[in-house]
Amino acid sequence: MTTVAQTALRAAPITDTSSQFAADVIAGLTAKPKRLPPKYFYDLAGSALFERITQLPEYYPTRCELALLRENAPAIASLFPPTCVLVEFGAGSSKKARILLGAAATVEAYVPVDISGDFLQQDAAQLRRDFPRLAVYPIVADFTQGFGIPAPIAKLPPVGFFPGSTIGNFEPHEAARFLRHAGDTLGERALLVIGVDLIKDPAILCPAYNDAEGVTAKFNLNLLARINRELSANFDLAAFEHHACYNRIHNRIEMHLASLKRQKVRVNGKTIGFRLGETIHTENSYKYTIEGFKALAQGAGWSSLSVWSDGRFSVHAIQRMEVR
Ligand code: AVI
Repeated sequence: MTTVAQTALRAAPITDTSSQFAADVIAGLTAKPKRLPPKYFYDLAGSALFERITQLPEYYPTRCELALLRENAPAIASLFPPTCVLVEFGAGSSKKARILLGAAATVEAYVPVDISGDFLQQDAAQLRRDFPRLAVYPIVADFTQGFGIPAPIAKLPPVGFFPGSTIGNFEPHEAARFLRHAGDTLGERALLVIGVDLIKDPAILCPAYNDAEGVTAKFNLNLLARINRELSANFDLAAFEHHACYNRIHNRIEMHLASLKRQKVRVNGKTIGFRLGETIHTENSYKYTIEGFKALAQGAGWSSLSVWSDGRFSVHAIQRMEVR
């Protein structure tokens, strides 16, 4: 008999990412004020730079979340239904999922969903070696656009996993829309384990996005390098500077790329003008209170089951409410 894991091993990677990159870049650079979607940070170079960010002394979220997951893995796993499938939104490396997979023997399949196929494929191969009984179905997709659970495991109850406070990179209305879509994908009464960074002293927040080594600056500037590589643009990286600051009104870190001079740049056959000091807004990273996130989730059809926090970061277990 063919096991679910064997079927998954033979399955070709599922690719349904369409290239919106050029259209989104031109739309963003011709908007006022200029902006670029943060999801495009994560090409191979950007993903590697993000991995370095997660190891920086100033960048506390990854360390805090890993510690929360490790300390509370048995409690989190105890909420999982028997023989379930773990669906990770925006997986990147599976480091955090591995903690849950190690604690929850009842997980039969793992579906990492990520826009960057390179990391996903490498990681899936390693996971299959480390968890031989686990079926691994990587899906290369923009998880905000919706995707289907692969047919051989579609009947298993799913548990969603969305770590890293990536929800903070959405505008609050987009975060609510994501939660509603995730609920539709996972189904009624499904569980979602989600990491959410907390509002705190800017003296802790700001250095996390302005590290002394300049890795976050490289990560931000890589967006321009990627546009040069993929859209035959001619951004001079030395003519732009990384800016990151905390906006107390909106409870968010804002990242920008500021033009150090008046200049014109060619992008995909179009000329884009920049004033001295004009910025491209590249990312928002929203921070929440525990109650504020619970209220956002509730408005999107999820009720709170449990929260684990160290005061800096929080991990929520939420359950999709029944739709009447
Ligand atoms: C992926 N995301 C949650 C990170 C954050 O903290 O908003 C992205 C990041 N940007 C700069 N540093 C890290």
